[in-house]
Amino acid sequence: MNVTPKIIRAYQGETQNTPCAWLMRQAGRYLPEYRALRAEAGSFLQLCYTPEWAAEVTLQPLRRFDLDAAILFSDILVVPHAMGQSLDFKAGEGPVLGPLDVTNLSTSRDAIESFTAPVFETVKRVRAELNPDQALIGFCGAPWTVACYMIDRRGKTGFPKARQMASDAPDDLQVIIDHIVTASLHYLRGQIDAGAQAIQIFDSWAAYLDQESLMRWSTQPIARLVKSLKNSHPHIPIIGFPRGMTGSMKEWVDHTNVDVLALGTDADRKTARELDICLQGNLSPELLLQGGQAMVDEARSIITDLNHKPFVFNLGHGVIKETSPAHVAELINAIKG
Ligand code: 1CP
Repeated sequence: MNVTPKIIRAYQGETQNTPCAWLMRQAGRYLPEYRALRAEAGSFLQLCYTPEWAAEVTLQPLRRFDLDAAILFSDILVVPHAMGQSLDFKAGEGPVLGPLDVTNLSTSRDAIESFTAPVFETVKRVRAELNPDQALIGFCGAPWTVACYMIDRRGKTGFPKARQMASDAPDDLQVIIDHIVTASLHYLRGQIDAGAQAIQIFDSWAAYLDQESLMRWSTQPIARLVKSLKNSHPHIPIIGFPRGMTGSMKEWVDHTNVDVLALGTDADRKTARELDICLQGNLSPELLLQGGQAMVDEARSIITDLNHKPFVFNLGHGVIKETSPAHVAELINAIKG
């Protein structure tokens, strides 16, 4: 029997009494069972590219908590890796990418699909394990955010080289962005064909763009991705997450044509709720870390502000790794109770 999961109906525009919920980074280092499997796998990439393990990690949070969706366990940097830029995750240092040779990036469907085949296999395995009412969300990084890592080759740096290229060598940046759009499209279509029922596009570093550059480097490339995906897979909801974006949310939503706007922790809920779109978000991960009454009160106030229209509860950014799983249980009970 084909059931449309409740969360997908919210993404398609249904207003619901009790909001659906999932959490960014719901699979990961705050869970002891993740840390155990991560240790067995040896490396983070080995975990991502071994379907049996990646599927298990994807499902771990759903075994503990009453969540409405699983998010595929993978990483946004799989796309540059598939294009041929070398990638390593160093302990305590995060991602380290190899030199970027733009003339040698592979973006053909064959190249991307054969490299990311284990990820598609993970999607199939997870889909087979979920209940019909639990959705599986696939994802990729937004072209600008992925370009930040490809150009600066490390995380948490502030991405000075990418930002400089955006202002001083926009034609060079455009070539890189175009490659990322092409590769991401193959990657997302593969995820959907394998069973992903919604897609989230993470523009984690949108905050580094001012209003004018936001249009060129965030809005337009995402609009191209959305348009192509809507051509091939018109019924798959697309969630946009322009974290920390400055400038008009309405303009970003209208131009990208995403179905859902995911709000970062700092996004203004009063402005967002005037938009004619499903919203997702936006509890501070710091409050989840803290737990207790302050967290529950803020979760309730988010629901009061946003749940009179299509809405899905989430955090404004990922679960912090020191978070107690008991706080996650407390949060989900407060939302669903
Ligand atoms: O050592 C470990 O176990 C690795 C930690 C880790 C995890 C659990 C990384 C490395 N990636 C992930 C999984 C991941 N990453 C998921 C799937 C699971 C889930 O959400 O439950 C997703 C959706 C991502 C997406 C991702 N990766 C983003 C976008 C979201 C965000 O956080 O803003 C970004 C920016 C990355 C890059 C990345 N990968 C890993 C790290 C530590 C980072 C950040 C590097 C930096 O600080 O810039």
